[in-house]
Amino acid sequence: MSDTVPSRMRTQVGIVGAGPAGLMLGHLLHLAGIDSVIVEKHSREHVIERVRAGVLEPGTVDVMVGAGLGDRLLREGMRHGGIYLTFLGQRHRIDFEDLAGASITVYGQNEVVRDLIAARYATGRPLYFEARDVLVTGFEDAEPRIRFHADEQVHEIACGFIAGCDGFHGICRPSMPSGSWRAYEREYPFGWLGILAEAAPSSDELVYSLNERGFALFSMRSPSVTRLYLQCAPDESLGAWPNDRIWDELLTRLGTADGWRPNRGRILQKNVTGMRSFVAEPMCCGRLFLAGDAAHILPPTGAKGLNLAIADVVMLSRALAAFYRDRREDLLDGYSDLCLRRVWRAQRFSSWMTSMLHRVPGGNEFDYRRQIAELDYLTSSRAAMTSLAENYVGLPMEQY
Ligand code: FAS
Ligand code: PHB
Repeated sequence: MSDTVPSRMRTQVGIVGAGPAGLMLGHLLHLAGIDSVIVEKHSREHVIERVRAGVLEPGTVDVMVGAGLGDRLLREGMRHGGIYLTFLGQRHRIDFEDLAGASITVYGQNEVVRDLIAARYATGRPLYFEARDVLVTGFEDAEPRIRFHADEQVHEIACGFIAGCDGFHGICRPSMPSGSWRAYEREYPFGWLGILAEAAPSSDELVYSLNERGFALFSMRSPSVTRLYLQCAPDESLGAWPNDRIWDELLTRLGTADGWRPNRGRILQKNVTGMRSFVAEPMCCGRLFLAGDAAHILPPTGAKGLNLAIADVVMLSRALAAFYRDRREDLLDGYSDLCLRRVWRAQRFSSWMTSMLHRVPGGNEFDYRRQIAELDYLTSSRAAMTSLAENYVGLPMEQY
């Protein structure tokens, strides 16, 4: 970065990353009258078009609606009162409304991000896209600074605090001194091949399937777009998966004896994602606070990632508001522990769902029969179904 004189600015909270965590934090701080600057390395188009999450817990919907961001979500989001679990060619419904008194909403993460960016522009507060060479310094000695290159200019922001919302591969977590935090992690010996297809959803709710050939998931994005996933090798090459082979495999793994199967359609997008569980503890260092995927990653089987990111920034915005309103530091001090309790619960649920519904490569028939017995027990015990339902719809937001 050239040594040209940087343009200097000052803000209360410098936010690195314009994913759901960073953008929602910026908005909640705005509603609390707290200033922030958001710095994002990719372009606006890239951030919006990135296909990721699709399931919102009721708690996340309440936060969006409560923050005045619910219009399109309530209009276009699809409310689901349950999910299906399929094994041995039979579909079994888990009724969330009956078992946990709540429903989930299917609304694409990119739509959430689109709504949040529009809201950010409406506040007139700064949001820098295509920021390069982002550096965070000074957060251990109360002089946090973010330095970056954008619009042919070096910028330096003096901040009261820095929020690291830059995802798993971001720079904020690695900027924390190695001895100040530790990682808990687990890699899974499989990944997901995900597709977006121009096909009307043939089921009104999601279908999770354990098939002897592996896991598959039927989800959706709209009345004309379906989202599907199948278990593959973590480093699977897309070249080995022509569209016909993808559809044949999905129909084999998802089709049920009662004749149900997903509708085929033109594949709009396909990608392979690896699967890991990761937690960084603590989620802060001095005046740098991590939120979302920057601090924790879960396998997407439990549909928790986006919802946890939102829960983190609800906690962080309340703690920052208490600091700037009443100079209270106790909520900031308690932020990491409070979030980690929720994070570990979601880790437990997501890894349980993942091990129950995926075939372990090289695993033997005994494992498969045990998984089938687990699903058989789960779908015939109200207590077991209730536990799944309450974890899937999500635990209530912690109250400070
Ligand atoms: P994000 O990764 O979304 O955002 C971080 C931002 O920081 C990015 O925009 C990035 O460009 C930016 N950034 C990175 N480095 C930077 C730097 N050096 N400087 C500036 N900016 C930088 N979760 C669910 O809840 N439900 C699901 O159904 C679900 N499905 C998923 C399916 C897939 C295939 C995947 C991969 C994930 C899925 N997830 C799901 C999890 C996912 O949604 C994440 O949890 C969510 O994106 C987390 O949001 P953020 O923490 O904001 O991180
Ligand atoms: C999705 O719709 O993308 C989706 C749904 C449920 C999951 C993961 C992904 O568990």
